[in-house]
Amino acid sequence: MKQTTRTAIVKPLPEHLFRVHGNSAEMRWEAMSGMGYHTPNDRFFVRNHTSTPLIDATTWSLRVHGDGVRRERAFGYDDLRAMPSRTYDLAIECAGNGRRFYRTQQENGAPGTQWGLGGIGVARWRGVPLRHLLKEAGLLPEAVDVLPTGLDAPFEDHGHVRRPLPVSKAMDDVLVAYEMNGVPLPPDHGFPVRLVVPGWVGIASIKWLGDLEVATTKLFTPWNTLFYPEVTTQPVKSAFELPWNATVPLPGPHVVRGRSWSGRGRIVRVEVSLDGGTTWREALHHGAHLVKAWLPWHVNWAPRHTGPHVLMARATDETGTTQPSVTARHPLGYHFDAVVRHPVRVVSG
Ligand SMILES: Nc1nc2c(c(=O)[nH]1)N[C@H]1C(S)=C(S)[C@@H](COP(=O)(O)O)O[C@H]1N2
Ligand SMILES: [Mo]
Repeated sequence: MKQTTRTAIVKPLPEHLFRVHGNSAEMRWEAMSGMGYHTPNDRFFVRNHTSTPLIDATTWSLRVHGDGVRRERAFGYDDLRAMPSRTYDLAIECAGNGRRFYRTQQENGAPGTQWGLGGIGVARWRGVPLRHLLKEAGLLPEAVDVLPTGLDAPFEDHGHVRRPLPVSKAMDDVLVAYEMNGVPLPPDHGFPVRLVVPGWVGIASIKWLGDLEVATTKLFTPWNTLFYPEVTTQPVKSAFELPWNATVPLPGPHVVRGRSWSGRGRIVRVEVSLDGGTTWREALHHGAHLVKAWLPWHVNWAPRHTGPHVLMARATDETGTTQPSVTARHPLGYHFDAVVRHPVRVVSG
């Protein structure tokens, strides 16, 4: 019998917008060129442990239960949509974003998906604060952890994708989102609802949410012991809105654009080098300066000679942390925050 090909991702993945890695797809950064503040849904990266499930919202419900709440509750899709909503511009970024550069730039590579810098996107998310649902279920003062579980197929022999969150974060700024950039969540991004956990590793933002257990003890799953131990807040990073090995014609001047972000807070400064790190200048930026999203910036560039050039961007966030030139080896390849050397080729115009 011939096997039918099943794709793990529902939306189209055109070659000019995505680089596919198994069940996941990374955005090509040139796909942000000419875009506004948000990453359009058609080019937002997808990170799936297995496959995108197709869920019927009319029969779906979200169970909130456990010894950390006074009463078990179940909320349907319409129940959630009828509650007071909040709208936030927030980034979701995979902990492994940039993993490839441990190998290509530092010779201390790590196994796993070899993401470039396209495992990030910023969307306008609308939904209900998780705090509201926990209060509705009668959150007890003894509650410690909240465990969201996804409805996608179990991953290997580890069960459904699930990762505990401390109650303090759950009660602070976590959103139970049902809308992404003004439309219902697309299937690949968690329809009917997902968590959006500002500033934290992408795995915290559980998609296809089906269950929330509230416990009075610390909880452990493979996703906070084996796969993403000790990673919470995302570090500061930058990317150019250019193809890898972009061709840049003489004489210019060109506007070179990029974005910087940090899970720890606002970006306060971005410096750019157009000569492989010999000289640096401050990038110009204006407009949105959001805490848990990103900062778009640009520099003007009139290259003077043809041939290979290396572009670099180095951001500083409000905690005073600047991107280093080298990142310490990480056994799982998470949190690559060093300045990335972006190759371009200047050609005669
Ligand atoms: N249920 C479920 N939630 C999940 C995942 C998953 O495979 N299953 N992947 C996580 C990871 S590792 C990341 S980086 C983000 C990616 O979100 P996106 O696919 O909408 O970009 O979703 C997270 N939530
Ligand atoms: Mo991830």
